[in-house]
This record gives sequence, C-alpha cells and structure tokens, in this order.
Amino acid sequence: MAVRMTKPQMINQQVGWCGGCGHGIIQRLIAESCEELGLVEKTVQVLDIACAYWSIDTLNCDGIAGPHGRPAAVATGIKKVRPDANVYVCAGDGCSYVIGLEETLYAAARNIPITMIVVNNGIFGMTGGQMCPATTLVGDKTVSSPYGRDPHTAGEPFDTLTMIQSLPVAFAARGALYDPQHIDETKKLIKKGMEYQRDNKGFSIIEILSPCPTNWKLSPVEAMEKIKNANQEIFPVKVYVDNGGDK
Ligand SMILES: Cc1ncc(C[n+]2csc(CCOP(=O)(O)OP(=O)(O)O)c2C)c(N)n1
Ligand code: SF4
Repeated sequence: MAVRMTKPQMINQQVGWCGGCGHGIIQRLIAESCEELGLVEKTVQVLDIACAYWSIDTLNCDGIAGPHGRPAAVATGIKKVRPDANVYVCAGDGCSYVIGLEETLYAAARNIPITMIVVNNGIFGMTGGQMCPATTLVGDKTVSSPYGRDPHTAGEPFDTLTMIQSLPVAFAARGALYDPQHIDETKKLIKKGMEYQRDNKGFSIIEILSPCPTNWKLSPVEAMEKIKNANQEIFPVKVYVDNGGDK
C-alpha cells in the first residue's frame, strides 16, 4: 500500500543543516511526536547554541537557546514556572555530556520532568570538528586528534546513559538513524519521553546516534554505515531505564 508522507505542520521550510546531517531527521521525529500527542501549543524547545540551534527557525513553537552546555538547567527553570508545558532539550553530545555533563546529571538526579534529546554525532560539529571526549571513538580522526583518538593521551569514550541508569529517572534510551526501522524506533522513544513528561512521570533522556558527514569527512551514506558498523558497537541502541518514574 502506498503511503503519502506529508510535512508536519509544526515544521517551517527553513533548514540550516548540512546535507546528510541527522539533525533534520530528528526535528521531523520531534514534530510528529508533538503533533500526535496534541502538545504543539504547549511545547517549549530548549536548544544549545551548537548545530541543534538551527531548529529555532525550523519548528513552529516557543523556544529558547541557553549558553553552551546549559540547556538542561534552562529547561529545569522553564518547567518549574510552566509545569503544564512540554519542555524538551535538543542538544549535542558535547553540550550534554562534556561541558554540560553536570547540568544533565543534576536534572536527571532531581528527576525533573523534562525530555532531553541528545544528538550523539561523536564530534563537536558547530565549531569545526574537534574530538568530543565523551563520544569520539578510539582511532577516529578529528581536527584535534588528527592521527586518530589515542586512549593513552585522550582517554576512552564513555557511556553517559550508564551513569544516568543509576539515577531515579523515568526513561533513558538510545536510538539511531541509520535505517528506516531505527528511525521509526527512535521516534517511539521520543514520543514515550514526551508522554512521560505529560503524565508527570519524571526525567527522560533519549540519545540518538546521528551522522555528521561534514566533519567525519564521509558521504552521507558512508556516515550512516559508520554508525551501524562502529559507533553502535560502543554506544548500543537499547532502553536503559523504563520505569515511568514510579520509584
Ligand atoms: C562556554 C562556551 N564554551 C565553548 C563554546 C564553543 N562551542 C560552541 S558549540 C561547541 C561544541 C558543539 O558540539 P556539540 O555540543 O556536540 O554539538 P554539535 O554542534 O556537534 O551538534 C563548542 C565547544 C561556546 N560557545 N561557549
Ligand atoms: S556540522 Fe555536522 S552536525 Fe552540524 S549541521 Fe553539519 S553535518 Fe550536521
């Protein structure tokens, strides 16, 4: 049966991302989730100033950009004064797991009922492709690890969701964008995070393995293959916590 795909009303025409970037796919999944849950009018997107920021023009909803690394704290403040709002963060792995790791962990530790969407592209995209200490794979070449990440000098990447797993959160999971099935599964994760927020269950975090063809210096297809064959080996696609906040 043929299925006619239409653009979610929540999406404007403007886009700022490079060709083959995963950010645009993620915005579609967010828009579809908000629309299907009837939450568009209540949604506040909280963005980081890195590549995620372009969605300030892409989505028809309220939005704010925090200083780099601080969107979890900004979203916490918004949720405190607007408990009825659908407050979600969309930010990179550098923002969420490096400079802003403290903000992310404390929002999780306090089980603040916000939804955090972390774009794990394994690099600092906006600033030109530096190594992301939390997520760049050992051996990956970046402008700050031109011979490949060396674990003896730069340490190993680490899985932040395993830290969050020990905290009293409602939902923590990782999705990926490398094929339609995983895109579909990732949307279900985002939607569940927003449902848990709507039902005041607690903090949810959805990390998404997403390509950055520009800084990985790969074609869009090669970038998707790298996620499938390499990144998901270290960062597995799975649900870490699903307790609806009932602790
Ligand atoms: C306080 C502060 N430190 C550093 C920067 C520079 N800076 C901007 S974005 C960024 C990292 C972006 O990487 P990530 O958060 O992973 O997002 P991406 O662009 O890859 O989506 C850095 C280091 C800044 N703007 N402000
Ligand atoms: S630099 Fe990378 S993450 Fe940023 S818009 Fe381009 S492809 Fe996407």
